[in-house]
Amino acid sequence: MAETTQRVAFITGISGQDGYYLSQLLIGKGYDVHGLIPCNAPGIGEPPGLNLHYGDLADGGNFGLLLDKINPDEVYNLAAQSHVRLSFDLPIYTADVTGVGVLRWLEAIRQHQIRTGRTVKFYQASSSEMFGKVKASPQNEETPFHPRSPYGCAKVFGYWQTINYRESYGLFACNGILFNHESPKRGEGFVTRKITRAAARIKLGLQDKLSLGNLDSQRDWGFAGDYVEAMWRMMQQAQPDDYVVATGETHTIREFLDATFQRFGLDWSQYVEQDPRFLRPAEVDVLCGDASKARRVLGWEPKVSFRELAQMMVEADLELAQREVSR
Ligand code: GDR
Repeated sequence: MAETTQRVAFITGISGQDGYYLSQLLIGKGYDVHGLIPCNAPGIGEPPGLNLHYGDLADGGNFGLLLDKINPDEVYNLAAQSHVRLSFDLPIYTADVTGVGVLRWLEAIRQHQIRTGRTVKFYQASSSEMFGKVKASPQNEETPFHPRSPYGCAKVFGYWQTINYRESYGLFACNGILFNHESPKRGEGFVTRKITRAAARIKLGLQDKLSLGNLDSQRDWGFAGDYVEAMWRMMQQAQPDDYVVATGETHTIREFLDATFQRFGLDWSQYVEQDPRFLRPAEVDVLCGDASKARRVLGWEPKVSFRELAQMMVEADLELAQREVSR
């Protein structure tokens, strides 16, 4: 019988939402999955099937050693300081981790390839925040960038470094330009999860107000579980390239509030208060992606609709809130 070698994946940001879904996907495909965790990361324990290693995008001192030890076929760089509002408070840290962190990986991979003669594919988690003050709608791979935050600027830096390593050294390096993607695993500081968690807790009497910032911005929201499939497909192509991943539908924060609070028969306007602390010095007003290249080349399409996504998140948060009540 022919011997099949197990493919090895290395995921940075494994303790985040996308790290969770991507690692599940790759374990299901038979990969040996390794993950990078920073030393002060919230514990994810040692989930079955995962090998965790300490390392930090702000440092990178051990990336070469990790690559030599793990010998990955595919590296997925999902780690970042990923909160846009917070990036205004921590612009230099964000530039270092979210921007220069990408370069630390690219350079470590380039040197590892020279040392070992192996090929390592690299995926960079680029972001729709790079489009910022949008120049055209919907946004595709040709749309110029105009980032509106330290986070967006750092992502643009990482995007171009990824392309430069591809063009200069022939690295198999891809940018996935992902629009907002959510799930029950979404961090509680992001607007969708903040809303679904609050709606469930308000329904059960655990909370009486929800403080939000700008309710008028519009986002193209998809399901994170669908989006990690697009990441993997990019890495299986014969040639590395860049792809927009989006649903092509945009909705306001108000619409997300409607979709969520309706589940409980509640009128959100009774509970929501605007708090200037959650406003940003510059806002990205509206994003809407055109993923026709990903559909055509990768055969990818989103499966979960806006309503189904809100529903999935609200049901999961209801269960969590019920557990809080019975504690
Ligand atoms: P975003 O996501 O900035 O688009 O970046 P977020 O959910 O934080 O904000 C979306 C929109 O909601 C408005 N908003 C609020 N946002 C937060 N977090 N908290 C609030 O209370 C609130 N009230 C209103 C925001 O102003 C904004 O317009 C996400 C991140 O995951 C990035 O890392 C990723 O690159 C992009 O999506 C694609």
